Amino acid sequence: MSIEKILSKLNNEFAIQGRLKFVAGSGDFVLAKVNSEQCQATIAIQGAQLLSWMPKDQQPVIWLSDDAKYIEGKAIRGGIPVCWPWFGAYTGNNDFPSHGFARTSLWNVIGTDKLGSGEVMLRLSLPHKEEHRQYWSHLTELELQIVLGSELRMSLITRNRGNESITLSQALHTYFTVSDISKVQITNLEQIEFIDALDDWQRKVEAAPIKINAEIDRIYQNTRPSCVIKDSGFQRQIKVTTERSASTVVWNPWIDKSSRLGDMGENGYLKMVCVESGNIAEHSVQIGSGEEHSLSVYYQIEPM
Ligand code: TA6
Repeated sequence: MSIEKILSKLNNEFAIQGRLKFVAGSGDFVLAKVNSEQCQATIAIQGAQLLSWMPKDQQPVIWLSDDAKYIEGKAIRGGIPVCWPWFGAYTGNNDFPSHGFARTSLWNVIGTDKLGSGEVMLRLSLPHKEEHRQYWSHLTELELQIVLGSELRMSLITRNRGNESITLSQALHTYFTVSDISKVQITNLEQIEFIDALDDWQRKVEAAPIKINAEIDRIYQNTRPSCVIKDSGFQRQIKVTTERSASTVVWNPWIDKSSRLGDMGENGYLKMVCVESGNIAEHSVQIGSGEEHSLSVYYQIEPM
């Protein structure tokens, strides 16, 4: 089906007059564009990946690389990639895609709504597809619910439609925009054990709030329900609150890894930090036959 036909079908069924429409972006990627009195946002249908979110009178909250590539089946650098049904490299097969296949697959829009509060809700689903069987033979449905306003709420819901219990790891791999990484502190992860992916997966604890002046790649485990990204440059803090998430990843590639990645843009690492909420390693989730699991995050912007 042509991009024009796809957009016309989506707009007929799901557009919200004056708030939400579907357009073609770079590489003819289908994008949902939200423009309301509360915020502006962009969501790519590939991966159900939120690419931008800017509440009214705020600096952008979600970071997207200037060098992001829009190639079908390839991950877009930035936004909020959905890592599912595994986080990171797949143990046991290096040919399997890093962070799973959800973020590079085409999702279906299954619902849109203007809520009473003026927020815009989108519901997207990744149905079970034959092409995924090589990676994941289980009968599962994945739904992402996104509620956009002056705050952002996302729920990643896995429904086990198969006859056996499944185990998966997952994360909402959120790239946050910061004024300058040197002006950032991340609090409420102090004294929590983390896996240091840069030091042979050793488990460590740090007493002080996180400051970043080099590559960092930590998986905090058994986390508290919220942490805070304090940005003195923007004079704001971003409160990250989660439900049914036991792992928080803090990542910045810094200089060398950025050049290896090749799509972080000129000095992109100075303007972003990833704080990712999920269920990783020993906190992978087990979902019984006919059961479901919902991982939720909630982002609020507060003055500092
Ligand atoms: O978020 C932490 C991490 O697992 C890092 O190790 C780094 O690989 C990052 O994700 C980005 O992964 P990607 O596959 O998107 O390049």
